[in-house]
Amino acid sequence: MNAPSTAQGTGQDTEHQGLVENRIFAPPAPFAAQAAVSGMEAYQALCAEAERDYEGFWARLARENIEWQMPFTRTLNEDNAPFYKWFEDGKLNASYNCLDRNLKNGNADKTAIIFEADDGTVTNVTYKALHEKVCKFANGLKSLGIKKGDRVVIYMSMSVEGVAAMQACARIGATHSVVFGGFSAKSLQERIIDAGAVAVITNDEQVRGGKQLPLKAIVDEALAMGGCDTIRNVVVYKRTGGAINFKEGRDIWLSDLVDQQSAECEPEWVEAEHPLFILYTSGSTGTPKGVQHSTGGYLLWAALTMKWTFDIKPDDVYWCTADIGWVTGHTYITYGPTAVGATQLIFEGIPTYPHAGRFWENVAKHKVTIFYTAPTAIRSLIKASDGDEKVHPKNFDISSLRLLGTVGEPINPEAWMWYYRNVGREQCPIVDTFWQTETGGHMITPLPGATPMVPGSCTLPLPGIMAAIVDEAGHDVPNGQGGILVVKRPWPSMIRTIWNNPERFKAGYFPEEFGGRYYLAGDGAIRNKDTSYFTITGRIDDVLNVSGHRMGTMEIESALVANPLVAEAAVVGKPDDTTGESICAFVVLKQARPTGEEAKKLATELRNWVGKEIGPIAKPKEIRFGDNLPKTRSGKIMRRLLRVLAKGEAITQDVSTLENPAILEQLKESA
Ligand code: 6R9
Repeated sequence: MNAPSTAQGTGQDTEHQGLVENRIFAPPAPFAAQAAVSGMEAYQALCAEAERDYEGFWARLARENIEWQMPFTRTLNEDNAPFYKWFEDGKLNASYNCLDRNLKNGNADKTAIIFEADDGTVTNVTYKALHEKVCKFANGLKSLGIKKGDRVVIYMSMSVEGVAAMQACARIGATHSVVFGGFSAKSLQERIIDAGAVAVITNDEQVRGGKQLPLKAIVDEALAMGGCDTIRNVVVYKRTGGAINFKEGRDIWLSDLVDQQSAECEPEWVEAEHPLFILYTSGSTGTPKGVQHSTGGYLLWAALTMKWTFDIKPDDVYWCTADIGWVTGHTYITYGPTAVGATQLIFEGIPTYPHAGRFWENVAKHKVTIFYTAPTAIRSLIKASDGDEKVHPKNFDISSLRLLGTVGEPINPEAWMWYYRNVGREQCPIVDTFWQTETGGHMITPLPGATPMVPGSCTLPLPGIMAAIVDEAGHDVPNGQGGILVVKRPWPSMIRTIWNNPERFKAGYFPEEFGGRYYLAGDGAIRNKDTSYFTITGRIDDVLNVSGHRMGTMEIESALVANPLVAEAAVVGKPDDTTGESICAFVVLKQARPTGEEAKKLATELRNWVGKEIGPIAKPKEIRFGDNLPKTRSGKIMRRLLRVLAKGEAITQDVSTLENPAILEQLKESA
């Protein structure tokens, strides 16, 4: 594990972020007055309750927020730490909690989903209609022989059907594994194999930014690569009607599968620890890891944080712009909003089509009250409105907004201020929510009616989250001193294991150096001397964050060296004004080092290759060719030097351990 001093960071100036930033914004009084958690005393009271009786605290919340078919009697089982179990003898069903519960609570005719298609077409789906859709879908999956414990891969676009597919799996106790629609056939194939999935649910095509893009064809390609012998069926949702190949006996249209099914489907009651889903994410090795989540603890978190962090109220129109292919789309689209009976907007398209004011146009059109997006989107829309006045939020009636949020990466104070002023009109609190695929939901975030906000800081842990900053020996560091972010006690929505790889789970997240009991987030952080607020300083492992998407440098390197032309590759992150970080690859070819036009041509070829191997999001922005890479005498690539080169800075570090100092000169230029 690297020391935080070697953190790659995300281009953030931590001095400025954590220590010098002294603007502080109290929650607007009208907001605080009506908030679920109103004022810091209320927040502190919850923290105190958790400190006093940790298990009692979570048991109370689990009883209040979840409907159990069989109540639990044991709250937390730590016997086989770090394989913690929560509410283990309780039984429930996630889809029941998200749908049936709303029908019973008088929300049957309430709009669950407002679907805004890429071309602006709007479809409203009530809770009753969503329930019916999910039940039919679930019965259809059952008719294919899919049952509790089976894994189902979902490779779909943003759609009501995508959410319904996830909920339908949950209803019958099948474990879903959603793969983001931007991943390549190869990535999809790897995930299908690792999960041992029995079926894939997909679209014929997806529509984004006015373009029709293939999905089913990529599934075909993935399955044709071999190794996916566990797959029996491919269910296809017809989105565009574009031409696709159909394999008789394997492929089935969603409509043919569900139309004749009953609109009732008795939920499969599962144990609280039953895996609701697996979601693959990047780590510091070449292969993505299947983060496994529970049903009970996870669902509790989804519901609870909708109330705590988003202060969700019956009349809110909530909009999370994430994709269901990422964890944010799982917790804050599919499960959280429905678990609390909210009305949410689901958007099929992209922020810049047909113009870069689309987000604000959508807010105005649907009277969105709570808006949750990524800093990278905010930064790109700032840029767009600098270049074109017409798409500035001031030209849209976005006065319905009452709360704003960000997720996925640090937000730089300037972007925070722009968001606060121009989108929030200085009347909306901003919740800068720090969390991860592994944490299941928010961990460190302001509570909008309680916590005074500081631009660029995710402020304080949620009640009951024992977050701390430690040094390499696992000792607490004082405020003002950077270190490693850990969570000292288990919490209900934490990762349960890595699918098929409990050893990697244990070693990666609960390292022995910390007694095997602290959860290691993989981020560095620092707490402010006066406020104790947390600021995340960036990953301490070899994980990059590009536009809020997690990417392992090793994954990209493996993809590059898989190309027959490449002898060796090293990938580092480089600070980027819009995407936070960008990918810079240093490549040694088997042939002589290319220059000029040839280098440009080969760089394009390799970029596309990575796009094919992993997906377009993993394409390096820059590729630099060298005869070699800077290495120590023992042959280790000196990545810290590559990071400096990528930034275009002069090397001032000690290079005495470097075997081949002359190489640095060569690697200065991009292809
Ligand atoms: C939800 C999600 C997790 C990594 C995480 C950290 C970064 C997320 C952040 C943030 C600073 C925030 N991250 N939220 N950094 N401030 N508010 O993004 O999950 O894709 O697993 O990424 O993202 O580095 O470790 P995931």
